[in-house]
Amino acid sequence: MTIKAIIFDVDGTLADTEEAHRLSFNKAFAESGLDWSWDVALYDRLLKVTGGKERIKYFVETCLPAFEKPADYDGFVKNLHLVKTGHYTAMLGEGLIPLRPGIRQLITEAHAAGIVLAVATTTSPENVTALLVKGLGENWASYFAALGCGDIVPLKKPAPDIYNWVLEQLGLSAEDCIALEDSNNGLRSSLAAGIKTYITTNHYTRNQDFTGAAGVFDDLSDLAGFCKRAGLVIG
Ligand code: XBP
Ligand code: MG
Repeated sequence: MTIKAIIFDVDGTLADTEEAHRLSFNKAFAESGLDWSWDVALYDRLLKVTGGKERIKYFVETCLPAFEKPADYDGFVKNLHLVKTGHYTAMLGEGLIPLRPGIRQLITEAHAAGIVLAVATTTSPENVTALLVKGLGENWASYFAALGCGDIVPLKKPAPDIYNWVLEQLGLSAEDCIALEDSNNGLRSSLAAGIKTYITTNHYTRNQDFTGAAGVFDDLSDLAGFCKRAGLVIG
């Protein structure tokens, strides 16, 4: 099978971003006068729910039984998440979050070799822009044929919606593609879309279940080894 496209997850895969997300959630809570604070251990549990707005609601439902929800609860959560996204994009704007090892080289060399590239992520599009304008430069979007982000689909990972949306945009079948993910949620999503998936782990996901993955790597620092395993001819 000749690989025609690589579909990249973002958080935890392109960059180790979840600590910046966690700190941004906490800044938003403080700015909004809420005495909520997510430490690493709690955030590790909350990460089982993808999507920042969904994660906030999961926290309220499972940790704050006495919380009196405002009349417009959805609006409250949406605004809180917008404040968080502002803090997160500001952190990325300082260039604090580098791309993970091998990612920039994989993207640039695969693109040069004519392999189609795409993004399939639960996070918000402005977060992808803020990360990649720093990681790949002002013309970062020119590397990608499709950007599947956040609320563009009704169901977030582990549902396959975002990967199916990207496949439709690319006009390719699942068999033509491989996916690069970091989490069990992400793996279940891409596998449910029928896409062969490779995993790079991080400190939040390294103990998760990656049954069904075509390969599990600490990272892509041995890019040649990954490409050989994945059957990618680049560079
Ligand atoms: C990981 C997520 C996101 C981030 C937070 O996305 O589940 O929700 O944790 O970003 P990915 P938002 O699919 O890239 O691994 O607050 O913008 O959702
Ligand atoms: Mg991820």
